[in-house]
Amino acid sequence: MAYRWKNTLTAEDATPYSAFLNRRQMMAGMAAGGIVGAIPKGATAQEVLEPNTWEEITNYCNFYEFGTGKEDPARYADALTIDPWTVRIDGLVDKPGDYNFADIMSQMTIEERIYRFRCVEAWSMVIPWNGFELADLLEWVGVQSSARYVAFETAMRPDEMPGLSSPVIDWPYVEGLRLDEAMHPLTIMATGIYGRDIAKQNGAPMRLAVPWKYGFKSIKSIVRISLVEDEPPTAWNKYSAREYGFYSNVNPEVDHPRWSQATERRIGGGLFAKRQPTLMFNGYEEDVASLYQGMDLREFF
Ligand SMILES: Nc1nc2c(c(=O)[nH]1)N[C@H]1C(S)=C(S)[C@@H](COP(=O)(O)O)O[C@H]1N2
Ligand SMILES: [Mo]
Repeated sequence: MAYRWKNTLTAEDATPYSAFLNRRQMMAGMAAGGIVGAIPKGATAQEVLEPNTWEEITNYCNFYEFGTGKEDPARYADALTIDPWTVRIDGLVDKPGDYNFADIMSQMTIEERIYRFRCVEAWSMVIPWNGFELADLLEWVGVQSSARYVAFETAMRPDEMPGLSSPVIDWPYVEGLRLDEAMHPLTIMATGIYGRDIAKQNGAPMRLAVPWKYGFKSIKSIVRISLVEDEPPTAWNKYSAREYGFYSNVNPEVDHPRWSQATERRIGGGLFAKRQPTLMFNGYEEDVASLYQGMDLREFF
């Protein structure tokens, strides 16, 4: 597998924010000077993978526990207490328990991953995550052979989360992956962005990032991870099973019942502001298509 977007870095040498800013300025300068030849012919923003800014990533969010408006999470998530933070890991594991987030971090290797991010609502970003492979965490706690799925749960704190007073979602927000999806090297637990601690509105202290699936699979502020035998219930599927499937792999050929998934609106963008085509598996087809070999992607949407 070719990890063009993957650099193996520790927390200490993660690319500093200033380096990204310099690169952005350099690219803006090239464009202004007409040196577009520096960008490969036919390349889209997706291929260049120029990350969105910290401001874009932290101010345009979906985190319904803090309200359904895109700016609500930035406005209200500050109330979330993230220290201490305990994650219950249970079910079909050798070492079940309540794990302190700091103890988990002390065992994991933090890397930088610049991933495309595609919301089911047809907007997208490119996010420079820092995090660890979920597979490393699962291997550390020991997955038993009868486990077939991983279930995740977000914190539910009525005192800290004003959105919980509206029954939009059947709280707590829950998500799930098939075990092979969870073990895939592209699946990370994100703990940072731009080398900084992940912002609360983006799912501090740890949230999933599964780049080939619609954004809602990437569950935020996780407090429980359970290894289970059966496909677990998921929040948006419970809300509307015909609109939101368990798999929710990005697929430009399978439309949402109420809108097309063929294109997406890149947030920010500037130079590349126009709508762009959505790629199969969000551009990660080469790496993940084999997980779904022989499956009808319209049936298992
Ligand atoms: N707990 C929880 N996780 C969640 C959500 C949510 O409302 N609650 N929204 C999802 C959706 S729809 C998207 S698009 C992404 C948004 O992540 P971002 O705000 O960090 O870009 O988070 C996902 N994870
Ligand atoms: Mo989303």
